[in-house]
Amino acid sequence: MTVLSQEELDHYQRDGYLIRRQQIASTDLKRINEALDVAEIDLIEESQRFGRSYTLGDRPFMDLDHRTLQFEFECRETSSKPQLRVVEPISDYVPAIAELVRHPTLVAAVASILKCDALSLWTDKLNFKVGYGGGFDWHQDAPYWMHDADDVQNMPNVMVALDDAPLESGCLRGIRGSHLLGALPGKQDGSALAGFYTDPQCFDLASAVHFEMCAGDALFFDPFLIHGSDQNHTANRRRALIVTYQPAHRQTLKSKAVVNI
Ligand SMILES: O=C(O)CCC(=O)C(=O)O
Repeated sequence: MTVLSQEELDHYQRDGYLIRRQQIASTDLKRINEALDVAEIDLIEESQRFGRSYTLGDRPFMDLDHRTLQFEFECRETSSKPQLRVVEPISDYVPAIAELVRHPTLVAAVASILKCDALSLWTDKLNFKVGYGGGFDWHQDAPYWMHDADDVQNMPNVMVALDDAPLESGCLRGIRGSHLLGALPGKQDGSALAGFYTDPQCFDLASAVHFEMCAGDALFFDPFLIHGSDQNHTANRRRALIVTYQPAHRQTLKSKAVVNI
């Protein structure tokens, strides 16, 4: 198991993120991506039969039991079929993802960030980012979770690139050091979802960093890091799994099961 070096930990604590290259073997990635192709079809079919649909702002969502599915809303002209944007959680639906969440290299790195021996899962989501799929406005994750958890500062994220994510695909981007600002207020521009996004007056875009990644790379980032992404300007999808861990024996966000890792 690879534990983070002091230099890596210092980087994470100073900047709010750390990229480690080539953490997942290409044979594992192939297996995971094949399983996801099947799951994608099954989830769309199940959502059409059993899902409870609703919109937030003008954005289409579905709940399937404890699972939330978001659909693409900005690139419908490229496909007449519904296209998944985000599924949360995904690890209790796709066994290959459940295995990935337990990957020793990821777990050891997060355990050293949290300085604890044992972890549990808080949540995980699959961002599909289809070709020409929409972006994510700047936001912090921690404020979303504060109503459901009282230790949000101890919930580091790991984003695992399942496809290559070059700049033009709308790779994730973050504001370096913004995790040190704590929970920031939401936007107040009168739009329906304004409160979900960080007030642009609270941070400096000059500190933005683009996290270009290759499939198999892992980005560790703080729950208070301001992050988001641009639209995907390519025809290629760039799927990524974001897993959020916490110290052991705590409930997950959605199903409330305790999933010790
Ligand atoms: O994958 C992306 O483009 C952004 C994802 C993101 O910011 C999130 O899921 O919190």
